[in-house]
Amino acid sequence: MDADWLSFDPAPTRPTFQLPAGAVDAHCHVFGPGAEFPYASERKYTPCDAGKDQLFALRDLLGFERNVVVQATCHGTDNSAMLDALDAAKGRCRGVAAITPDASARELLEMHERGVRAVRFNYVRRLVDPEPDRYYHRIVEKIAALGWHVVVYFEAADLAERWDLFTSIETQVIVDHMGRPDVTQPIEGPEFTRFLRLMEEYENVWTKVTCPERLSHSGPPNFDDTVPFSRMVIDRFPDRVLWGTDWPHPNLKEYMPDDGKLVDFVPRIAQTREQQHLLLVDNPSRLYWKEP
Ligand code: 0GY
Repeated sequence: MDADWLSFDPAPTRPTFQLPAGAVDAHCHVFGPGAEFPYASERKYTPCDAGKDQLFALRDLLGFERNVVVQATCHGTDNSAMLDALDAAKGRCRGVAAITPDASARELLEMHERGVRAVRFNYVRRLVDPEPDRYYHRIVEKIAALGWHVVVYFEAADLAERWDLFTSIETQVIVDHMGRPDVTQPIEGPEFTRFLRLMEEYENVWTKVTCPERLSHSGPPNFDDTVPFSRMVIDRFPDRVLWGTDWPHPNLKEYMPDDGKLVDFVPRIAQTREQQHLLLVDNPSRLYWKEP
């Protein structure tokens, strides 16, 4: 792994907040293990191994019933480690794949049968070299027939540039980590206002109110500066939000969160039982476990 890589917390605490029955960790990854599932040659980081068995142990400790495993960029478009986790979870995992426009209908169908329900488009330059819009349009044409949706990961400043692409996608579009707002800026500043406008004007756009540990400048344990942003999104769009741990927390450089404490953070942003149930159970179930 990279010399400055921070490994996930090996002994997280059991959360105080009791997750509702059926709760879904809707954003997490598996890394390798590298000996079985080699990392991609084009990767921009080499992580510690963090395999499916460790993920499932964490799921059980925290009190989740299910996971959505998002293909990480260190595995490129080889989805084997993610698919292996889906197979082992026997219906308790859904997957978000990374594919190229050349993926065949047969490959996509096989992935669907194993539990994939979405593709991820990543625009974060420290993770990938983004492609022109037509590359993503070609993928959308391929996946729409399967009823899949699109997960997008970008930095706040990229939204203006990709606005026409994102708003032209007719499937659901799920924005990772609220579009990574700069939480040192006022909540009514132009970038977060643009993100809220995207959600307001396009009812197929959802977001993950995830990663206080990634977005916060005030830092642990309370991540206070991120709270108003998450609360505002949950209050305005309670039926289009998802939550996940982001385990094993790639590319954090200063601090590694205790996943149990991250779960305890949820009631600070989803303040009513109804909001918590939508965020943790109803919304991810509707998106990832609905039958066609
Ligand atoms: C996240 C965030 C990051 C990494 C990836 O696929 C990835 O490599 O998503 C990041 O470094 O910000 O969502 O896990």
